[in-house]
Amino acid sequence: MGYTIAQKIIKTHLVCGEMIAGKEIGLRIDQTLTQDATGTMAYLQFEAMGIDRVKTELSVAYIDHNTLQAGFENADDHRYIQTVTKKHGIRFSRPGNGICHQVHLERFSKPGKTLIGSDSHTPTAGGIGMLGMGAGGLDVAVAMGGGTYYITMPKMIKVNLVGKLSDYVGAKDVILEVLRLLGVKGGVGAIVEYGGEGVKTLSVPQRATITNMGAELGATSSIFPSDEVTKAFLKAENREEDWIELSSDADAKFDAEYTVDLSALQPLAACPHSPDNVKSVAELSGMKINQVCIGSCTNSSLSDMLTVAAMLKGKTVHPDVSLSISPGSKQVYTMLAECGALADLINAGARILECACGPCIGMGFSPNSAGVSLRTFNRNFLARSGTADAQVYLVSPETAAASAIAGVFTDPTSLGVAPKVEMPSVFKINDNLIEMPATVEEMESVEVVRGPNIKPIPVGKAPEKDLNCELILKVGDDITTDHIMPAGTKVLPYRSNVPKLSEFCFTVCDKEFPERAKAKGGGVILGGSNYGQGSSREHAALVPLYLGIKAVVAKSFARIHVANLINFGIVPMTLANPDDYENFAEGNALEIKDFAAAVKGATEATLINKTNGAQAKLCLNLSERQREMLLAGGCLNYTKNQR
Ligand code: MIC
Ligand code: SF4
Repeated sequence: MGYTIAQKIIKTHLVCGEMIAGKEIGLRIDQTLTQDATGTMAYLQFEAMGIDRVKTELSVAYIDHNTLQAGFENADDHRYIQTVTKKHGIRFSRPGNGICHQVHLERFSKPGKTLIGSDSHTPTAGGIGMLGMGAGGLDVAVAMGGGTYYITMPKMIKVNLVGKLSDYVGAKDVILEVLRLLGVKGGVGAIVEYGGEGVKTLSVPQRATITNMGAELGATSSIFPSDEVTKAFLKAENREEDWIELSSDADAKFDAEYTVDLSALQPLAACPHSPDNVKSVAELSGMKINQVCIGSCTNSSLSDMLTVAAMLKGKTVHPDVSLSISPGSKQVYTMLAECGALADLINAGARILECACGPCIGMGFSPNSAGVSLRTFNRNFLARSGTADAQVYLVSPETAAASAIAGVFTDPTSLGVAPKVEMPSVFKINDNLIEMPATVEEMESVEVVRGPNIKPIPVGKAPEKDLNCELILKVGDDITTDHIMPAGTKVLPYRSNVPKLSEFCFTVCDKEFPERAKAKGGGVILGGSNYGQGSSREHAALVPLYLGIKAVVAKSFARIHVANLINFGIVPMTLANPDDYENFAEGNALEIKDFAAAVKGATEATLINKTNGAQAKLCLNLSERQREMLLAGGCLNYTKNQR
């Protein structure tokens, strides 16, 4: 039997386990990346492991999320990351160099290699044929130390692309169509591979837009073949030697197949508050809008920016609309400036932001009250923009630009023939903002600078013999890590200060939660399906741990979050019968008899509701390694015990 692209990469990196979907496998990781909002914690954990120098082929630390410095905290964290990476053999991408996924795609990603990043959009690298996966910071720290990265062997989903995109229809519309087809849970436990005749019509940045937003499908990763288009991109980046050809075998087996006809696609938009709430732009056309934001790791490549510049040239942004543009990298920004397109954007009235995540993570540019914001980003979760009642729609750069001029939702295909955008065959390469680490000889003398915002990391405890506690919070389906641990200007500066961060935990759902959890010494959380979807932030596990959460019971979990819960010693369990969810209410007294024994070896446990007498069967779907980790009270204790 033949192999899919992902299976080929997994096979050459397999450290342990069998390549059977649903079974745990261990992978060797070639490259890692971190960003600053998760990086501080990842490097603190790396330091705690006591390893002198990273053992990967390449590790890079990016500064791109926490770039709004409204106090000393972020700047201090940047200094810490800059010095700790210098000491331990990691490259440092300075603030101003761009968004991690865009820069990594340009300068470091390699077809056929493995990459994990402490950011859920690491599968962006799949656009070049690399197996990129998002992970918690602790897993990235372990991989930097040469440790194995564990995942559940994914199923394989194939999306066949046929035809060719029409004028004003973009790669964003392709992934929005896939999201419409599969939904935010549709990729859970799977890798999505793109194939078919349509692939060769898409550039690497277009492919990367598609793999980037595969994170919103809940997929472990998404990947494209590495072909002549990939080779041309690497050549333009002066990295042709990094190219290898990669495609799936003709007889490779997929668990599910879908077809998307690129020629038939129309501009689409994901409506509030979920990336899979997709409608056609034509349906929304005429709706008054207040804000447009263009950028993020999904749509900030040079071709996206040039397209927008060509559409805005000689026009003026509608007086009722505020337009922000954040180029994805210094390379993109410089080339935009040098060809004059930047002037077209500025002249049209765009507010140009630095090349960073910016509004995507609520770092400025929050919409007005109840404002309608069109964003070329990947997530429109409730309150993520920083304005609780904002209505955020996810759209392509083409739809964003057309609507910014008109002041209302506008289908760009109504504008006729699209302007032709010429892409250069060689990109502007200057890695002067990537600092090389100290040599082995110099390492000793590098002093790691720590600011007062860095507070100790909470450490988990072994599970109690019997679990007796309160159902401290009950939430619904599709709870995101943005609900659990919100981001934005007020919260992100405390990513290395868990006690302070805890004041914001779950406040999107329940303002009283942090106080209640503290007063009651924690308890158990009950969630619906796909609990913990979205980002990779391990703070969504670390902070609940700090607040005394011992276990989370849900109908189902998202991949990265469940790994983070286990890493920090919080026991994840699923309801055998999802209907039992109804028999439990906040404040109920709960009991699980022989809890520690269940974590040690049972696949089932019984949750007793002491308030109303109801019972529910719980499943403990854990590997041996995960059980040992939970029994030790989390990964850090487990790793220490193993020495
Ligand atoms: C996001 O897009 O939600 C983030 C911010 O990039 C996160 C990481 C974080 O919370 O720091 C992600 O996607 O993993
Ligand atoms: Fe940054 Fe947004 Fe991409 Fe997350 S999704 S890495 S916040 S640009």
